[in-house]
Amino acid sequence: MSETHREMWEKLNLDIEAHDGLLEVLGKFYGDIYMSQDNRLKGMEYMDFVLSEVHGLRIQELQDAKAQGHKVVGTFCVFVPEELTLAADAIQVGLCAGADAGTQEAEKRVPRNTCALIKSFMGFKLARLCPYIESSDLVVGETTCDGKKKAYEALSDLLPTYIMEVPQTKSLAAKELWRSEVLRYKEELERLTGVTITAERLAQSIKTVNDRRRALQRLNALRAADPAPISGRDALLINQISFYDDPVRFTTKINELCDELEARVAAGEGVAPRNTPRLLMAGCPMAVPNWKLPYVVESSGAVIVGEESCIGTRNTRDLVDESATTLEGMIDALVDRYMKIDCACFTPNDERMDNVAELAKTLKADGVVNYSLMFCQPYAHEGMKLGNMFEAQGIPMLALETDYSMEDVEQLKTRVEAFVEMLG
Ligand code: BJ8
Repeated sequence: MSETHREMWEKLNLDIEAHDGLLEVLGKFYGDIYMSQDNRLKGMEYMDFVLSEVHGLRIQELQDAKAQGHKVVGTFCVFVPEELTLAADAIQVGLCAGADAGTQEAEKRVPRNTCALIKSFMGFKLARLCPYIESSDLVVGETTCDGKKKAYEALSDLLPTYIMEVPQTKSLAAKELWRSEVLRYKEELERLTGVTITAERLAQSIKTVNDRRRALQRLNALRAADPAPISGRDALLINQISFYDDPVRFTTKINELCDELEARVAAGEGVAPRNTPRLLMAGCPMAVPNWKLPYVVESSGAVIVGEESCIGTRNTRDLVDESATTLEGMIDALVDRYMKIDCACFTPNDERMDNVAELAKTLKADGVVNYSLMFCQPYAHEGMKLGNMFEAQGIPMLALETDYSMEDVEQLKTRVEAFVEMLG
């Protein structure tokens, strides 16, 4: 890593020694999991580059943008409307973290029996390892699960934190509450940036974010082909990078990659032989660099054909209606689109069952792996419902619960291999 990056990290007050250690482990992990794959698409070279510079060049870009007066907004949930953030001339980045870091420190602020994702973002902040959180002018939390809600209280002692109230039901009153929250966030952004969000600005940013969703939808649709044209690991990486990269540049790159994928599908080529067992992953989001389970699955003779999670189709399935011409109409369109998110924090959440079933069918999945992080109540509950639904439909499902440690890799492998063998 260049000296310039080191200077930048020092200015961001990162713990340089611990950060060096993290990058070294990450590089090795990435090499083992990603660079060992056969038949990768040429378009993945861009993703390899972005990942290799995720704490380098991209952070430099954020610093340059800040120097030009732009603000950086860090988020933990797909409920935060990026369209508004962009319309206020700010940059939005995802802050969820997918690796054990600073756990001891984190456990002084949140209970030990908290999910790994929450402990990880607390740990990254406390151990001074995340240049994204250190670059953020505002961190936006949200009232989704109890663990996150309470963790944001602890986080607000360390950072300027703003909380959006996400309703827990889809009633009319809930929708009204969400509308008022969207408007409150708009005002907060205008205060932060000094930019007034106009209809023209919002129309443009709705298009930008929709274009990225359209590109990712295109990618997902191509994964219905047999043989699978892209590995689940690579598709997950693409979804993870979508939370960090510049949206316009990223969309262009994904569309180029999709051109390559289309040619591959037309030629009947893939990353695994035809009839390799095809699995849909469903459940908790897998934040970067959480690649453990996809690696275990794809080194057990199966291929992953879809990710039903917020770092996957839940974030890309629905577009914002682009037909509105007034600011009010656009806000309504945003409210409608975001209220379609089928996060397990909602009750009831029957539409998620239908959406997962539909996805499994479209992607021609032979089986489903339900992934929940330990101590995540919402997804563990819904995992049981999914299990019953798929049993009734005759689609095998394997329910796995894990965290970010490597201790259970062998145990997971044994269970996944038995499942894949049964499918085969
Ligand atoms: S919209 S899924 S990004 S809340 S794994 S922290 S639920 S205990 S991440 Fe999420 Fe928004 Fe919903 Fe999506 Fe809590 Fe579970 Fe941990 Fe979770």
